[in-house]
Amino acid sequence: MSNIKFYSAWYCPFAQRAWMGLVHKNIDHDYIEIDPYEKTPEWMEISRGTGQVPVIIDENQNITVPDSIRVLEYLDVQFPNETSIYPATNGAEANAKFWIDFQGSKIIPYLYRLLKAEAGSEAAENARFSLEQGLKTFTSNMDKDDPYFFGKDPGAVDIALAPFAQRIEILLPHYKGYTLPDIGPIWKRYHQWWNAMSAFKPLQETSTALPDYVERLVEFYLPYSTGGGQADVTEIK
Ligand SMILES: N[C@@H](CCC(=O)N[C@@H](CS)C(=O)NCC(=O)O)C(=O)O
Repeated sequence: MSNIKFYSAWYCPFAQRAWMGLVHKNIDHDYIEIDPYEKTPEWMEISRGTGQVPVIIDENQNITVPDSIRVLEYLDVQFPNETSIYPATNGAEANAKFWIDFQGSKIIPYLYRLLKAEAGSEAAENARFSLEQGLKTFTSNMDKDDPYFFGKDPGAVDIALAPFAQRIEILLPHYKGYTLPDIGPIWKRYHQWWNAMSAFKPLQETSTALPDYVERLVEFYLPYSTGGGQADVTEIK
């Protein structure tokens, strides 16, 4: 039993961000699998009315933290002796937070829009264009030499995008016959980043190292691929 309770759903990329943070920082925790769509009074209370995973409860501090990014921030502040995931100076930290917000407004909604749109439709074409634009802007701002966003060490910006980048790799070819471009320096840099991320243990341990993960994920997203699934993920934050 640990003092950190982590409420998660195995398929959820937002929960995976928080889970990667726990694994990367080597923080002992109890993983609690929950169906966030089942809005029991207990779950609504635990999730502070959001009804969404992830949530962590730190029983030592008597603090509940919902939301993937708030969890990553909380872990970095409460466990400063473990590997930091945010830059130490305030200015650089604000920059990191900007690039995490950027994912929510310029990348993630378009991944879901493309997944949900009918292949070849105008909606699919618009989503593809915007997804590629978002990824290109993000990638142009990466460190020029070393693999991760800020250089040699993976941090919150990398962790926040990784579960979504993984879904781009797994779901879009399967359901839409779409793969990201690979020609030109920006796309080469993106693929250098993704190669480093896909070898990153916390990503593997929260996904592809789990039994039948890829098959289960593909099956889970079937309703999305025909326009169903969670609606709000297509909204621009
Ligand atoms: N902004 C939230 C989004 C979390 C989220 O959308 N979680 C989904 C599962 S992937 C969920 O719990 N959905 C249940 C619902 O919205 O009712 C975060 O970053 O943590």
